[in-house]
Amino acid sequence: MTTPFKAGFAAVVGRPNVGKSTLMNELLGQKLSITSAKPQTTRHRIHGIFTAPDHQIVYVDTPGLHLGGDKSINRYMNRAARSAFSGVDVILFVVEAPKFTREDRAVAQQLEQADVPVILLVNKIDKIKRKADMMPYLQMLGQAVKFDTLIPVSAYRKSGLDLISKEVLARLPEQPAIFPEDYITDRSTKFLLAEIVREKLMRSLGEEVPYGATVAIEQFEMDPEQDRWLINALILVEREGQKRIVIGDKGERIKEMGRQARMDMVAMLEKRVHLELWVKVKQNWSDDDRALASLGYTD
Ligand code: GDP
Ligand code: K
Ligand code: MG
Repeated sequence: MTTPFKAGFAAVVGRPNVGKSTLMNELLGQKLSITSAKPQTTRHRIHGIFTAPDHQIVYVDTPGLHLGGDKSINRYMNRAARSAFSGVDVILFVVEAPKFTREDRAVAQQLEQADVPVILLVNKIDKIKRKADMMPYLQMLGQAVKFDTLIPVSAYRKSGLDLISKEVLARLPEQPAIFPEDYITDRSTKFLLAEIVREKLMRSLGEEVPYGATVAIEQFEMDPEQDRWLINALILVEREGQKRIVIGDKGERIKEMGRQARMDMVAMLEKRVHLELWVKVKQNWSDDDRALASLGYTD
């Protein structure tokens, strides 16, 4: 007898910076969602689709649910995160060892109303050096969070990943695949290209600038003579000063970001890429609903 096919959605939720996107990329075995040491790197909901002969898991990566921040973009991100709570089959609630913050507690409280099973993923256990510190931490989580199963994991060490997919699979309904088997995401290539550039901004800039920056792909075309992709990316910032910082001394910073972004694009498109980066000031894009929508921030 053949095993029946299972398919469904697994939302990855939690506060910013616990490693949600890193974990999703590791579970998929490929990089779809951008990551950095800064909170609010992930701004949009994005599906990462994993298809096997007998199942399909659609991971839904989300912006971290965060407290505070009253701009349009903060509201947009919290909406995107919250919308993942409904219409899914299982919720992966991610926290990072050895912490449990006020924001973690706020997410835990929201999840108490969830009508699907919650799997608590305790990520970054590589940070716990002494084994004896683990037990009291897990016990505290047991008191503070209502969950079905708890799995300690480390995205860095790739430990616990098999167990995650096994526990997710056990909770998925029997049904045919939701997406065609060669789909890896619900997002367009253009979206992924813009995100690659934004990742380099998040990673290379100081505290303030990246939150005032976004990226739009102006050109994405094949150059048949050279057999390569021509890509123009426009970096939008909110102030003249930010533009200077993004460009850097003698253009050094933007050149380095372009170099790194191009490498990721080559890996993704499996072809040569000619990338040009431009920077433009567009005031208040992050607190202007219409500007946000025109930049692709639509729910
Ligand atoms: P998100 O905001 O929850 O999506 O978090 P990210 O995936 O962007 O990761 C936030 C930071 O945590 C990045 O600097 C990651 O490299 C780091 N990180 C992710 N997983 C691990 C892990 O297992 N161990 C450690 N030590 N760091 C991790
Ligand atoms: K992050
Ligand atoms: Mg993320």
